[in-house]
Amino acid sequence: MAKADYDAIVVGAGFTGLYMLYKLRELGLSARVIEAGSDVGGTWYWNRYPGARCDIESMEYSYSFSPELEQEWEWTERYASQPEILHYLRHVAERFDLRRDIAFDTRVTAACWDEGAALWAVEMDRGERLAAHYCIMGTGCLSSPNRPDISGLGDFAGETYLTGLWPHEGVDFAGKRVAVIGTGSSGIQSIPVIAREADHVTVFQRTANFTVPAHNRPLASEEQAAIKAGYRELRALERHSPGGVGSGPPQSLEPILATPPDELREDLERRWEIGGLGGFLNTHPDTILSAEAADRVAEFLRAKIRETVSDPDVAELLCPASHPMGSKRLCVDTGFHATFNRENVELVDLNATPIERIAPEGVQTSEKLYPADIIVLATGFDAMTGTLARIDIRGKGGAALKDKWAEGPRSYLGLMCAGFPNLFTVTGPGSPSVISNMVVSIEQHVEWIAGLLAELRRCGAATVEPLAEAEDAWGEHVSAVAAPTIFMQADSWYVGANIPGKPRVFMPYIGGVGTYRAICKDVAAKNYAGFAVDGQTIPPPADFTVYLGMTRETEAA
Ligand code: NA7
Repeated sequence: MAKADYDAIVVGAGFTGLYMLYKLRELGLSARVIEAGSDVGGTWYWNRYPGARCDIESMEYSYSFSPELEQEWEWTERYASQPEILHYLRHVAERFDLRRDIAFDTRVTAACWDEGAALWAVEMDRGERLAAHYCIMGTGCLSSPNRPDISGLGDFAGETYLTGLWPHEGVDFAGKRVAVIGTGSSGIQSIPVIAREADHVTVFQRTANFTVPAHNRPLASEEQAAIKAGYRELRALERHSPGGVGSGPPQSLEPILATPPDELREDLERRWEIGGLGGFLNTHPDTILSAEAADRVAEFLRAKIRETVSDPDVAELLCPASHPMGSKRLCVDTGFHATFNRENVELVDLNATPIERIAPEGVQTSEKLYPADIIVLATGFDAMTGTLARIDIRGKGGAALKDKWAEGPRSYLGLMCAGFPNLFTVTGPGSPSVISNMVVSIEQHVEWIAGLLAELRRCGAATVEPLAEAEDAWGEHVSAVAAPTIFMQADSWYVGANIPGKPRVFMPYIGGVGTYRAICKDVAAKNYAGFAVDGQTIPPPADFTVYLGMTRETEAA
């Protein structure tokens, strides 16, 4: 009979893997973290493109589990840059002595459930095989970069880089003609920086995106000290908020459509001055429910573009018009639109003149050839499911997770899947994940999983698995909450529209971080309702909608 090498295998050493390892050790469980990169950091290890920066404020995009860590770490800017976040995660790895349980430069290729032994057999690209009671996926939501299938890409004579797989030694743009394909967050962050270094930049835009200013600035130590003094309350606000963020302008109680235009403009101007996502997402009760309401905000943002960009034709092309504001990830920028006033930057509208192919000397559209020395593919990710689909994950009876998810991901609470005992997907599809402050959602999942593992140990149970009926009920709830929102009206990566052939399903849970937390807590309190523990089943909650809009106060009651 196979024996366990470890209690748990954790895949990935980003924010999830590091904290999961810490919690497993706290429970007295043995664990091995397997990481494809050469260091910790996850998304912050790979996404090193120029200008890469978090769009959640640094004081909130950080762990809360250790008050000592919280107090001793000093962030230098309002929004942390990629190098600073990587530095932070390296510090966390050292401070808690985590590295000794992490295998670097090793990619998990397969994980197979051995039903007889109740173990996961995990295979790695180096030929190693390990068995463990639990397999915990900390593989991230945006970790499989999308290399677009553009004809001739392999024939390009210059250099080609993906923003999500940026070379560690950096790229020298000086004197170069650069073609950037893609204007999502990664393009919007990198284009202004590349434009300052390169000889010429051609931006190939398929969809214009909404962006709000970061107003990034150094964090004064007094300001930081004041936030630290109130950290416990701020963290509590994050955990019970819609998006996992505790600061920023409050939501207005009046719907946008009932707000007089002058008042709305003043309100939006105030939010613009503050900057950041928090001021523009979920600002009013109707923003995510009404395309008409979202369009009032969109018109404000389009007016800002027209004010900034001096060439009116270019400004018009940069004005998003194809999707409601907020239905694709809102971007947070530093000087993106103003960059198009530079002499060395030009915009190509791919809707008018699509790319026909990449020629050895540059990008050939239906209109002309744009010569380039470097192509930057800022073309996004196979989000949320891509990385899990690339691992051959097999549960009971050898069934593949990829097949189970062929029509879209199905899970209970975004945490576990029926037919895949003892397998956990941290920030998996069906949980708030990418629609929230990821660190808050990661901590909540890691702590919930740790609570469940402690319970299994306490009662001597070997396996836990969601019931198919619980998975169905959760899937229906996730879809029902998303159905009336503007999120369904955009071809976004939230619905898999950026990857040809991917089923169109809204993957994250939009019911809110606080609501979701209350549900998970209640499920646990009801002896893990909706799960089978060693075959003993407890039915799932009858109605998930009762949790919607739950606040800290109502939850406690
Ligand atoms: P995104 O937001 O998915 O953006 C990718 C961009 O690349 C987007 O503008 C796409 O246009 C464009 N794209 C993708 N494929 C092509 C092809 N084949 N031709 C032309 N243009 C293409 O990824 P990011 O990395 O910028 O950001 C991901 C998240 O990271 C972000 O939301 C933050 O949460 C952090 P499209 O919109 O599909 O028309």
